[in-house]
Amino acid sequence: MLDLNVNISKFLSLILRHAPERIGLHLDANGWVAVDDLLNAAEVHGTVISRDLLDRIVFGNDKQRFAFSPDELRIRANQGHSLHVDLELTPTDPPPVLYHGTATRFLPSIRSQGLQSMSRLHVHLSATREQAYRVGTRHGPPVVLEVDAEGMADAGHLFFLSANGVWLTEFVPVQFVEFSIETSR
Ligand code: HQG
Repeated sequence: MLDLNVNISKFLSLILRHAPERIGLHLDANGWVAVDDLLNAAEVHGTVISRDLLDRIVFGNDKQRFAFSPDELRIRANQGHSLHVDLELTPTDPPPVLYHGTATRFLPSIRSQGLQSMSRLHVHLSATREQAYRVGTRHGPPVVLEVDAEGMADAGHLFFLSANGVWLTEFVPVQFVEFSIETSR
């Protein structure tokens, strides 16, 4: 059951963040899609998801990747999109330091270009070193970089806090990245 949930969660991430057209759906400007449309389209394309399972994934998901609208008729991903959706997030003052987990192989490029959002809308930053470390392991041998979020905010960069606690910003210039602690967890 755990594996099934993981597979369905990955499928939902693909559809709700990156490629709704794969099953003939469109997200609205704020990233929402009707739950009935999602479940019907998924079934037509070979992935049967009951409403009960969807509820368990939305409410039980460790990272709270998805959210229902207040009336529970619509669903969207809380962050991580490559599609241009407006999640209606309010700029929020960040803590003094945030963390970014990445792979050692990306360091030369990060040193020259800063942290880029790559295929997503934002650079993803974590409130704790431990969370960042876990994110970094997804790409290979990980490193955790410290970001001077306070300095960035003072310089006018905007930060947003997603509904599931991920800090988002458009770009982190290299002068706000601390590389010297890169090998520690
Ligand atoms: C790296 C997961 C070269 C960046 C996680 C990262 C997160 C650069 C990779 C969410 C670079 C992009 C996002 C540069 C950044 N040169 N590489 N200048 N700037 N990079 O997956 O932050 O499980 O798009 O360090 O928990 O790893 O999907 O971003 O290694 O919250 O819900 O380019 O995805 O959430 O990789 O992860 P990603 P990410 P979910």
